[in-house]
Amino acid sequence: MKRLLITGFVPFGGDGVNPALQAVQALPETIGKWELYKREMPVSFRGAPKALSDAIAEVEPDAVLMIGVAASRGMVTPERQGVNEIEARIPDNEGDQPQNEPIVPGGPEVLFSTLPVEDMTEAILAAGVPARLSDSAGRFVCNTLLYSALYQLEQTEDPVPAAFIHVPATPELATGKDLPTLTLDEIVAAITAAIEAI
Ligand code: PCA
Repeated sequence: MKRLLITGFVPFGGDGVNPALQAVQALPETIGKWELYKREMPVSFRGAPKALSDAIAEVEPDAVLMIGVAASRGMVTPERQGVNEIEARIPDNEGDQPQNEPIVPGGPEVLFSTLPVEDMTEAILAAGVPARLSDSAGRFVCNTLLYSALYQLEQTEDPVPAAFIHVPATPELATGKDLPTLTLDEIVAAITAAIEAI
C-alpha cells in the first residue's frame, strides 16, 4: 500500500475543537490504495513547518495531505497554491503574530499544490458535499504550512506530492456564532472522496 501522511490542526483562537483534526481522527486507517498516517499539527508559525518535516522524515510518505479549518467558508475548499507571505490577524497558539513577513526569505512568491486538486474537488462534489477549488489559503498558519511543505518537498530529489484542504466549521464549532457549517460526517465524506481521487 501507499503511505499518505494526513495532518489536522489542533484548536486555536480560543476554540475548544478543530473540525479538521476531528475529521482526520474519524477517517478509517486505509482508503483505497492508501494507508493513512495521521498526525496533529500545532497552530504555530514556527512549530508547524518543523512538525511536518519531522513527520515526513518519520513516515516517509508517498503523498502529504494537510487539513485545516476556514470557519468563514461554507464549502470544502482544496487549495490551488500557497503564497510566501504571513499576515496574522490573531496570535498563533504560541502568542506569535507576525505581520507582513515572508515564510521563506527569497523563496518564490507562489508554490502550486502538487496533488490533483481539480480532480479532488470534482470527487468531493460527486460525493454530494459542496466544494470549490480555492485560490487562497489565507495568510495564517495554514498557508504557512502549505507553502513550507511545498518548499521543503521541492528540494528533494523525487518530490513527494502535497496539497491542503480547508474545511468549514461544524455545528459544534459554530455554537453561538453566525457561521456556515457542514456536519463532521459530511467533512469526513469529503476528505475520503478527495483521497480516493489521488
Ligand atoms: N486553520 C487556520 C490555522 C489552523 C486551522 O485549522 C488557518 O486557516 O490558517
